[in-house]
Amino acid sequence: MKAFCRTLAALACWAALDAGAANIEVIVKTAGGQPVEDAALILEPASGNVPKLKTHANIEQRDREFVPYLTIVQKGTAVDFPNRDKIKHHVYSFSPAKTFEIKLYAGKPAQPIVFDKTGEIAIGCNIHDWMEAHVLVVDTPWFAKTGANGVAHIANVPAGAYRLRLWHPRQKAEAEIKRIELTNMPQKRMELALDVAPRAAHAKPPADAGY
Ligand SMILES: [Cu+2]
Repeated sequence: MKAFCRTLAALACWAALDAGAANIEVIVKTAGGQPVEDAALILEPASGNVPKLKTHANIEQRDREFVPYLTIVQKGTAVDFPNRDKIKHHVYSFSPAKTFEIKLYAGKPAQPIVFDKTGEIAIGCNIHDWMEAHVLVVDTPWFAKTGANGVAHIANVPAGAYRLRLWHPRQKAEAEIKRIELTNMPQKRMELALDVAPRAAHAKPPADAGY
C-alpha cells in the first residue's frame, strides 16, 4: 500500500494511513508569497533506520530538454537517461557526488547511472547548452518535490523523530533544518519559506535548426 500511495495524489491516500504513521503536506513559498516549484522536501529519521523503497528512476531527454528538471532519489538508485528525441544527446556531470558521461547517443543507453553517494548533482548536455537537470541523492525513502502550486506530499511516514530538510537547485540560501516529531497524524500541514533565483534565460534554437 505504501508504494501504491507514493504514485497517487496524497489526497487519495489519506484513507490508507497505516497505524502509527503520518501524512505530511507542505507548501513552499518565497518570502514574497509566491509558490516555489521543484523544491525538495526531505525527512531523515533521527533513528537512522532507512528502509529502501525505490531503486529506479528515469530522466528523459524530450524536445531537447531534460524531463524532469529535478529528480530526488535514495542513495543507490539506478537512473536511466532515455533519449526520446530523433537527434543525439551527450549527457554529463562534473559534480563530485557523481561525475559521469554518456557519450553522444540515441535511444536508451545500455547501462543506467547508479547514484551511490548523497549530494547534489547538476547535469548538462554537451550538444545543447541550455539543457539542465538536477539530481538530489538522499539517504532516506521519505522525500517529495513541490509542484507548480508549491505543494509536496509524503504519505505514510512512520511515527518518530525526523530532520526536515528543504532544498532547491536555485536556492539563494540554505534552509534551516527543522526537527519534527511525528505521531499518528492523518494530515500534518506546514508552510515553509525558501527564496530561489529565477531559472537563467537561455537561447534555444528552433526545432528545425537541425541540432
Ligand atoms: Cu542534448
